[in-house]
Parts: sequence; structure tokens; C-alpha cells
Amino acid sequence: MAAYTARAHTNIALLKYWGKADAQLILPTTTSISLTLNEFYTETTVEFDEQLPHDQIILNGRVLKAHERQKIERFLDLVRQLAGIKTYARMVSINHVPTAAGLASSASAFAALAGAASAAAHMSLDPSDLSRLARQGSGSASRSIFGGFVQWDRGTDSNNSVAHSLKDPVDWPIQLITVIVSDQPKAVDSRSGMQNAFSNSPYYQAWVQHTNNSVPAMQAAIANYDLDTLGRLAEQNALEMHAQNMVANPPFNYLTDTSWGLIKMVQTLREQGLSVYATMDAGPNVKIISRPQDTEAIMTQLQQTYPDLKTQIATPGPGIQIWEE
Ligand code: 2P0
Repeated sequence: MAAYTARAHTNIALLKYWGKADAQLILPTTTSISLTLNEFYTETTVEFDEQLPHDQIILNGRVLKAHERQKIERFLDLVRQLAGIKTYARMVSINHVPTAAGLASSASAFAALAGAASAAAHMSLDPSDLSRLARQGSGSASRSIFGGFVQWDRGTDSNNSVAHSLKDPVDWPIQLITVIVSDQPKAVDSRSGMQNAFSNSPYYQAWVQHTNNSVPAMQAAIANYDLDTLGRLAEQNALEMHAQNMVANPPFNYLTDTSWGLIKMVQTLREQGLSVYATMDAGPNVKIISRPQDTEAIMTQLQQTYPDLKTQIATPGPGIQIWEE
């Protein structure tokens, strides 16, 4: 069977996914809205081969051992089940998401795997079906099938929990400056962190309600080129997500003193009249939502306050691309 390659880009959530209504199918408690990023992506090639005694997974040039392959094998099992085949696969994947960027790669990884594996298994899936499939590998991957601004409807079943495009290509100046506070693996992975918040935060339902209620305002901000409303909603949503973790049991916190210092810096720049807003995912890095024209002013302030921290700038990116090798 022919080999297929897919390239999928990472995304940053502006309204976040943080908890599952159904852990088996990966149905989220919130509808989330994201921006796909051009600079960071995963490229994955899959070929089903009758000769293979088990799946062979090569990630960034390294052959994964049996215990490291489990999550990917489970996903390939799902593809085999849908395609009605039993053949094992060879998967070669390269992450163009520098670990130092501190950006999540599971979104681009499972989106690219869904695209390459389904094509290699001769299933011709449309983008919605690809999004449903990618979702079952990692929730945020459902959004990385599409470019630009994307919404993942939380839905009530596997069919209607799916992402769709809100605006692609993005025809307005928006960028994300990622400030790298740490490039170390996190102590609490997203999957268990969100499960703890879901089960133990006394404010969890308030977070769900407020996130879902913010969807129309975020959609309007995107449609109206309104960076200030978009940024204000995104920053508040991120802080609300992190608040869930601080009151979970056991409590945990992805944000370090430096993260809080950066959030304060962003808020101060805003008081001085710049349109800058912060968002943070399951880690300490702070992403500054801003306009390209303000890069110099932001960088000057960063240099003065945190001269040792590295930064990466990301801009809106495209949806998945799939081709035969
Ligand atoms: C998001 N994150 O919406 C949120 C914000 C991190 C913080 O989606 O368990 O790797 O594989 O579905 O997608 C990270 O969680 O979790 C995530 P699983 P995933 O982008």
C-alpha cells in the first residue's frame, strides 16, 4: 500500500478545552476556539506493510520502544478498525515544533497522524471526518485539521463534537509572541491535569459555563477584527483555566513566578496603551497576543525586564496538507 505524508500545524486556544465530558470518545466540556500557527508543525508519513510484525514508529529519528508506542498504536488500531484492515504500519514523524518553544505538539502530531494514516489506509475522509478522527487521538488535534481561526464544537456525541473553520486565511494582523519560561517537560501532563480540575475544582461548572457563554463574543471579535475584545476574552479565559488547577485536589499550578511577572508586564503595557494580551496553556510559557506593528515596543520591554528569556513569534497558519509519497 502506498505511503502518504501529512503536515499539520499546532494551534493555540483562545477559549480553551480543559476537561472531558466523555474521556473515551474525547468529548470536551467546553466549545473551544483557536488560532492555527504557521511556524510550528508536524510532518508524518504512514505506510501499511504486510511484512511488519508490529507497528513501527520513528519519532524525530528515534525508533520508539513498545511502552512508548501505546498511545499511537491505539490510534492506529482505531484507523484499522474504521478501514477494515489488520495490517501494521510504519510511521515516520518529524516535529517542527522546537521543544524549546514550549508549544504543545500533541495537536499537530495527532492531526498529521490522522491525515497520513487514513490516506494510507485508503479512506478518503473529508476535513470534518478527519477532525473527528484526530479528536480521538488528542482533543486539541481536532482543531489542527483547519487553518486560521477554528472552533471545536463540544457536541454531545462523536459525530457532532467536531471542529470547523471560522476564518481562513486570516486577513488581519495578529501574532503570538511566545516567551519561553521553561523548556522542561511539565510535572503534570494535560490529560491528568484537566481530569483533576474536572473532578475536584469546586468552580469547575462555573468555568464551563463562562467559557461556553463567551463563544459568541469571541466569534464576533474574530469577525469584527477586534483584537482588544479577542485578547481580553482570551486572557480572562486562560486565567480562569489556571484558577481551576489552583483549587483542584491536589492543587497544582503550571505558572511560575516568572510567568506571573510576564502577565503583569503585559497588563502594564496595556495600561500604557498597547493592545497586548497574555495566554498560557499547560505550562509556564506566556504567549503574548499582539499586532506585528507593536513587536518592537514589546521586545524592548521584554529585553529590559527579562533579558535572558528567549522568544518565538508565530503567525496564523494553514490547515492540514496530505500527499502521496
Ligand atoms: C487547549 N490544552 O485547548 C488546551 C489548553 C492545554 C491547555 O488541549 O487529553 O493534549 O490528549 O485530549 O489536547 C492540551 O490537551 O489533551 C490542551 P488530550 P490535549 O489547547
